Amino acid sequence: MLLEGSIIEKHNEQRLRRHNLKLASLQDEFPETEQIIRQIEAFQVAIPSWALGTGGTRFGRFSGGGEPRSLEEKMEDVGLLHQLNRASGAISLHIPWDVPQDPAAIRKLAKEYGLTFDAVNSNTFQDQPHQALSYKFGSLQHVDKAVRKQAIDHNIAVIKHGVELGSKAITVWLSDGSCFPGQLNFRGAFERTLESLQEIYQALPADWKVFIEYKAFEPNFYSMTVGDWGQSLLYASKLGPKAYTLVDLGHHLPNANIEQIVALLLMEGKLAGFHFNDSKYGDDDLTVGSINPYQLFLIFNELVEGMNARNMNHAKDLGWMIDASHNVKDPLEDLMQSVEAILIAYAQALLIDTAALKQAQAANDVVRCQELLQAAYRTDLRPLVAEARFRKGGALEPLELFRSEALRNTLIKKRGEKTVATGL
Ligand code: LRH
Ligand code: MN
Ligand code: MN
Repeated sequence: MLLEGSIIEKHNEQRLRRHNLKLASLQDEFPETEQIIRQIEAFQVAIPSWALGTGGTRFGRFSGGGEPRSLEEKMEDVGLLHQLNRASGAISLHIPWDVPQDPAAIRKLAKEYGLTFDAVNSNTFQDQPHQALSYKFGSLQHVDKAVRKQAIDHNIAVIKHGVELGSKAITVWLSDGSCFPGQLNFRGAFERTLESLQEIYQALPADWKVFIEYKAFEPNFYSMTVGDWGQSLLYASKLGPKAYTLVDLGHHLPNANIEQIVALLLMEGKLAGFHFNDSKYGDDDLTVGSINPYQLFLIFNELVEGMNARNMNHAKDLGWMIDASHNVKDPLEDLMQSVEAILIAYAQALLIDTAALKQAQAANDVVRCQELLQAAYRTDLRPLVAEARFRKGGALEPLELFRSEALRNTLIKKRGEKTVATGL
């Protein structure tokens, strides 16, 4: 449902004077604004196909209406997001929720919307209707070789779907683990999982990567076979150079120092990228930056510092993905907020006076270190993010435009009130 360009132009015209005033004030204060704007312009965040409908909880689900009913409609939603913010130019698919029936047509559609395909995700945490064997007691770790083979074959099939669409990575998240002490031999589970992953690794095309996503708990509540970054890194190291550790912000135990994890994975050249979200209690999958934006900023501080130290391309060398769902918000509005929060945190991290911070660290001047970080964090850089968007043809205020044009109503009219998106 791409918008007519004139709608965005008109929206921008009405806001340009105020925007320019705010921008000028930042330009006046910080000589590095131009550089930051250019880096934001280059930054893209992939949208998960499963976040475009209302996620619900196990207690219920309340559709907001107009949800995408097919892969094509999910792409239409992401195309619209990208048109508004110019920073959502990629979609991450989950198989079998999003099996592309006609890959050539899907590729053509993606081109029309200006989208690329980010990492593809496999799913061995649910049983599918016509599946021969159950994953109730795990998939790649399963004690029965036949179940492991079924899960391996599924992952290889997902890679094939990804190849047809131009993806370059597969994300493997396993719900494997155990719910009670004694249920599982930990070493046996690890070894079987590694063996299974090795078979999947063998099927990777030369220019592909495999991302191993860890999670501390849920749906298994006693042990998870890929439960933390240590286990994920162990698998990734044993697998080889195409294997990396994926950090989903919601997959840690409370108060984990995620920024430190990120710094060390980056140092080891084993950081795959992110599933961004926010949480207060567990894997809440809340809007990025809605609970703890300071943590997000501290993560970006480590990213910018570490990527610069390794001469990495900020926009291209890691996988930037959102993994947030929503029970009460409009999914598209929620995603706009998430992308915005990521770009703000990135911009603020770019503003940190790194030379001064290094000096203060060397002098053990703890107070100055904090002042330097928080000086950047407390600067309102939203005008820089808006400027980057504006220069790329996006809307100065995407959320406001989405509402003033009543775009959800348009989607409801087109797709219906009682829609259920495939996926979570
Ligand atoms: C697991 C997870 C993983 C899945 C997605 C649906 O909690 O974060 O990334 O693929 O949710
Ligand atoms: Mn995730
Ligand atoms: Mn999760």
